[in-house]
Amino acid sequence: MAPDKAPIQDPDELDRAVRTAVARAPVTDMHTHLYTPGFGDLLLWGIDELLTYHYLVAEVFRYAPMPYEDWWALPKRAQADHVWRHVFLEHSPVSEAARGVLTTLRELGLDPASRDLDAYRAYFADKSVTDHVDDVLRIANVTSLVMTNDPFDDLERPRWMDRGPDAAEDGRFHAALRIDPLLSQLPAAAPRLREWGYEAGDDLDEEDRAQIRRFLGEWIDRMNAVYVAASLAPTFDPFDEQSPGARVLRDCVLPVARDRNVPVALMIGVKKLINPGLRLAGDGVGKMDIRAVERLCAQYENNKFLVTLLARENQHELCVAARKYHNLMIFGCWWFLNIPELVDEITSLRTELLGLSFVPQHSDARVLDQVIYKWLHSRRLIADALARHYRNLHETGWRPTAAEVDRDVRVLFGDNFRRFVER
Ligand code: HDL
Ligand code: ZN
Repeated sequence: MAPDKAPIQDPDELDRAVRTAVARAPVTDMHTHLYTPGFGDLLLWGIDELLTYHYLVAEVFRYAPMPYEDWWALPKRAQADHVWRHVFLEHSPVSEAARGVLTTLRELGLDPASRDLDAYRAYFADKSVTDHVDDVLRIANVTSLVMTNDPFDDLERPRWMDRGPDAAEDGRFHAALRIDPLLSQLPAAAPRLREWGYEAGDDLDEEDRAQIRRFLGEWIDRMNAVYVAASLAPTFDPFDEQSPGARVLRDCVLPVARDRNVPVALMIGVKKLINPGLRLAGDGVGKMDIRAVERLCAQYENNKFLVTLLARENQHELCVAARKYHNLMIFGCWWFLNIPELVDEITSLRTELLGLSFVPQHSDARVLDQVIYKWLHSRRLIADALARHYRNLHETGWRPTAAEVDRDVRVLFGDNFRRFVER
């Protein structure tokens, strides 16, 4: 019998099999803010981008605040120097986001103990971006990733208009159509739709909704989008008759997504700009009412929903909702949840309530190099949680094989998502 087909008798061997499978599983990273080099400056990479990641901007303001307008007037390099000094040198870099930078430097072959920022800068200055994309994805073992593609972004839109689906130029990078302005800022979005030839008025009569459906369909096709996504406030109620965004979601997004068999990804719980001075770093978190997710899944059973919620308090009820609706695929330990204690807690909750039918993580990487640390940290945490559950399984007398463990881990790290989006 092939060794990996032999039932594993020893619990410690089973533990090793789980950790090996997780360590080597190719990853489909189903939500990032990365771009291919073809998108130019939209692709962020290198040490100064790593150090000025908005998570670290929030953290440096706790140590060394300054007037916000002074901070935003600083050149990127000076911002990075400020973060390096206060978050890394004058205080040990123990937070997830700070430690992540060091994990990435180590995995790239640099020496965090040197604390030599100039040497780190010289390393990146020496790299070609296309080689670096290959190096980073190889080190992270990310074989496929989904971007966040916003037609309302004036830097990004022209590239899609010029190049259509091959705008990415790299088969590892897939597009997701991001439509926040349509759901959360329709009064500002509608005039732009009209500018682009979609006669969508503000009062959302049938013709307006038809025009918005045409916009959505054309952009899903132009991007060959694997899903349509939006981030939403905790208070967003898809069934609020007074909400234009709710009307757009129900009458435009859901029918177009259903007809194209494209899931809708709802990322709910962001309180936008509770501190506007911090800009991207200024968003907060709020608990949402899970009935919104339940009602959407129940009433739109021919739509597929990818959902991640930002509040820790929503995680258990989201798992219960996923038990009720097979058109709901929950994913990731998003943003403020992507810290060791909560990745462990959430992965454990999901495994006990959903078995292997969920997407445990996405990186949400904004800087290319972050996929290295975000996946290395997540693999270790997910392996720890899974190892506990396979040990519990072993105690029943059930004897998985290494091949089965490998199969299960691949289901979590890629197959569930690819099957759900049917790509
Ligand atoms: O809306 C989103 O996709 C969020 O992930 C935000 O981009 C957020 O700023 C973020 O980067 N979280 O990790
Ligand atoms: Zn994101």
